[in-house]
Amino acid sequence: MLELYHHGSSACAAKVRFALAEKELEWVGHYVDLLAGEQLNPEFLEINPKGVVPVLIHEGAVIRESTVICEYLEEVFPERPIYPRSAVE
Ligand SMILES: N[C@@H](CCC(=O)N[C@@H](CS)C(=O)NCC(=O)O)C(=O)O
Repeated sequence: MLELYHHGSSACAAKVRFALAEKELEWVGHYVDLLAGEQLNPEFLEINPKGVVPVLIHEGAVIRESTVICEYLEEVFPERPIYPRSAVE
C-alpha cells in the first residue's frame, strides 16, 4: 500500500499526486493541515523530523522529499514512465 502525507496547498505534494495519477497507482492519503500547524505534531515529526510534506510510506519504507519520492515511484513502478527516456527528450 502507498500512503501519502500531503496537503492541498503544497506544490511539492501536488507533484507527487500528479506522479501517482500518471502512473495510475492507488494510494491512501493522510491530510496534514499545514495551516493548522499539524506538521509540527510529535506524531508527524516522527515521520519527518523536518516537519514538511510530502512523505510517502511504502511497505514500511519512509520516503521524504518530493523529487526523491517521484524517483522512487519511477524505479519501483516503471510502468507508465514519468521521466523522459533520454536526456534529449
Ligand atoms: N524539498 C521539500 C520541500 C517540502 C516543503 O517545503 N513542503 C512544504 C509545503 S510545499 C511544507 O510542508 N511546509 C510546512 C512548513 O513549512 O511548516 C520537498 O520537495 O519535498
